[in-house]
Amino acid sequence: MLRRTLRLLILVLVLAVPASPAGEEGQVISVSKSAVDPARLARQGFDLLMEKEGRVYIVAGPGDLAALASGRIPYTIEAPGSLAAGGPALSADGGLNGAFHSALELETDIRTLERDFPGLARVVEIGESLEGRKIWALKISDNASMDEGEPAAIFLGCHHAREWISVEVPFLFGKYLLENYGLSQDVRDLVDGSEIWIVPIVNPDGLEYSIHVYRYWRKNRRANADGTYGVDINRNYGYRWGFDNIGSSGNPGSDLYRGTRPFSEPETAAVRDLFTDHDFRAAISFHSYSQAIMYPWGYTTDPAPGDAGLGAIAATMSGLMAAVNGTVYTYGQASRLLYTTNGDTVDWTYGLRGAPSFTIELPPVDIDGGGFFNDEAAIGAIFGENLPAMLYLARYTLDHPLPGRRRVPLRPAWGRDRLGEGLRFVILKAPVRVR
Ligand code: 0X9
Ligand code: CA
Ligand code: ZN
Repeated sequence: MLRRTLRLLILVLVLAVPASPAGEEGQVISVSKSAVDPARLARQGFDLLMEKEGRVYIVAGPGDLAALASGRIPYTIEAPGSLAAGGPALSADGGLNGAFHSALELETDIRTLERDFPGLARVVEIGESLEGRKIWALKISDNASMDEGEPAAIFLGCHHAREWISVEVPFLFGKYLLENYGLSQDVRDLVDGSEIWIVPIVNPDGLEYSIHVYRYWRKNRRANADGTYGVDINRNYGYRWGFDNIGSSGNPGSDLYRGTRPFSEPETAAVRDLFTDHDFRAAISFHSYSQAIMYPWGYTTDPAPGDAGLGAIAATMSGLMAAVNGTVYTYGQASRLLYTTNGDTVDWTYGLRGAPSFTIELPPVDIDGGGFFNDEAAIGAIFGENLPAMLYLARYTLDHPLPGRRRVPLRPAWGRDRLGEGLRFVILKAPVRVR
């Protein structure tokens, strides 16, 4: 009893020390990321707002300022209103993550799809994270429970924990295919002729950490040897892994830490194993933000073999996407458009067997548009504009197989219901569940 009271007292004290209810007296300050560990600040109860250009922004009360001062951490008081908001409000009934999916919410929703579309949808466990969460794939095909050896395309989300929108787009694609199978000949042709594999959350541990502890978490939750946490799952794949220290880092504390060896992480190993077990001919890995379509190579600015073909596909996808809502996704070779990376997903999928592979950075275009925070109300529009690109790529790779692979005889062209037309989707989120 005494111990319980003591523990309670300590808890109250700990919670009370950095007293900063983001209330009226809350004031936005920033500290350099080199001076603090943001995840630690979050655990200590600081109300972190955002990261921008190497600084962490905090909604601070007087107690917070004193705590920083006593820790000799220099901070800057930001002019009121000088920043974009920390993110749009999330619907109150959606829990901490609003309309976005947590790991558990996703599992529930893909199981519902499997139940509602038996024969077309199967939930497949492709691996298990470090903290024991399942990594789920939704397989969509005719006779989904059978392995018919059909050509496959894969759509991946949430390598990076804080990029919540990257879960929604591949998930909604799966939902769209299933709900429109009975309505659209084109969807039926695609689903009958191929296997569509959807892995909306490659990094469930990171996502949960981002929801519950620190919104800006990026990596997985590997406990590194030096006491830091996390491997950047998008630097851990095996193609030219660790090629240099610019495109990835050997420092475990870095947000770009590549891990101890290629596929050292269960999350990347799960994708690797799935990929090597099936005839994947196309891949899209969703990230955010910057509104761009990127293709290999990422590790070098030298063009990849087949560069022109990749560029042509990207250009077509970009055009199809712009036609939906007018949102323009720039495109180009990843290393040239953005920066070099090594050990990323699509260098590996392309390097392994030349499957046309793309990283799509979803909106917004920049930090001032909200950065990693997407308005819930925009989820449908972002999905809608990506839909024709996903359909196009899946279909294209059946029509244009790589040398040595069989062409899949589908109807010669998209017919009656043309690409991007007659979209039928409703954003459905299962009721709030216990977290
Ligand atoms: O750095 C990444 O892993 C991706 N960007 S993000 O902001 N979502 O982290 C970009 C990967 C694309 N590849 C290259 N730029 N080489
Ligand atoms: Ca099938
Ligand atoms: Zn990312």
